Amino acid sequence: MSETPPPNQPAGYVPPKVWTWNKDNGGRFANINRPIAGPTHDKELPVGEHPFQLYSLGTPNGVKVTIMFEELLEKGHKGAEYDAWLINIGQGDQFGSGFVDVNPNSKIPALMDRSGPKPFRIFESGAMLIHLAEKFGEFLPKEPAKRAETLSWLMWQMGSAPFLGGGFGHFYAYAPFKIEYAIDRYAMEVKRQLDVLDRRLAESEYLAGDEYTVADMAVWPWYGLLAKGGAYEAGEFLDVASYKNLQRWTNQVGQRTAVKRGRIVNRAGDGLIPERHSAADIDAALAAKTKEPAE
Ligand SMILES: N[C@@H](CCC(=O)N[C@@H](CS)C(=O)NCC(=O)O)C(=O)O
Repeated sequence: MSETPPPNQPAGYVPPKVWTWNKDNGGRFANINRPIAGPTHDKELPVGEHPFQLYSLGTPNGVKVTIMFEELLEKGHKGAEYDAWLINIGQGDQFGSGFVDVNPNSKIPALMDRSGPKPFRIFESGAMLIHLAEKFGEFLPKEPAKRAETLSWLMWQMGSAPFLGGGFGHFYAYAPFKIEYAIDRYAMEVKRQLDVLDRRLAESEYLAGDEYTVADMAVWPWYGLLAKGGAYEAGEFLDVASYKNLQRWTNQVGQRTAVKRGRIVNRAGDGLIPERHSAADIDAALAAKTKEPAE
């Protein structure tokens, strides 16, 4: 291996024999990232009145699940009522003892199913989508080929998004300095992923076929956001407008009532709601937004 760094690369880093934790590495998340798991402090989680208790934040991984709840409620499944509690990952809420009991991986979203006699936990957003789909018999086709296609795209999302967020997004937007090699590597991979979606959506209305499924719910918050230039301010850099079929699908899914409702939950700001405890919370936020005078 050459010791000379190529042009435009930071020079001089030689990994030590054994890695040690530099707590102040200058990255955007240096204050919350740790090389160890487990809780940092004791803190119980609140429990509301509904069968599902969601502990989350309105990032793309969190939004997948609130969209699913809203879709189920829209279909009339009263058993899908949920309380959505805000977990502020910037302040380390994910390391509280109660949260770690629900998700030992200390990441949002985390879900408790309290609908039966014995409450149980579900962590990983993909697992939540499958659990809810199976429980309510919706958005996951039963016919084997369609089910396999749906699960394949759902797992594609779970495996691919870390390259978008942890890889591209981190090095393009959050690293303390720009590293050409890292940005090149992950931009190439994300462009490839965008092309995978674009080609699929050229032949199919939704990801798994002609039906809207949990696969669309998982992919839209990440790749729909990216397609609209809303992720890492990278729309122009990645030329997202050129993925025409992805744009068509992004707009189509974004028009769904449940998507409009789910995407405002566990977020702070105008027209957004930090917590959701009833449909009225979302109704009020959406009504306030439509009343805003046009600029
Ligand atoms: N594979 C997980 C990823 C969850 C995840 O990465 N959550 C992020 C926010 S989008 C988080 O909680 N980060 C806090 C941390 O890493 O400490 C899922 O889909 O549920």
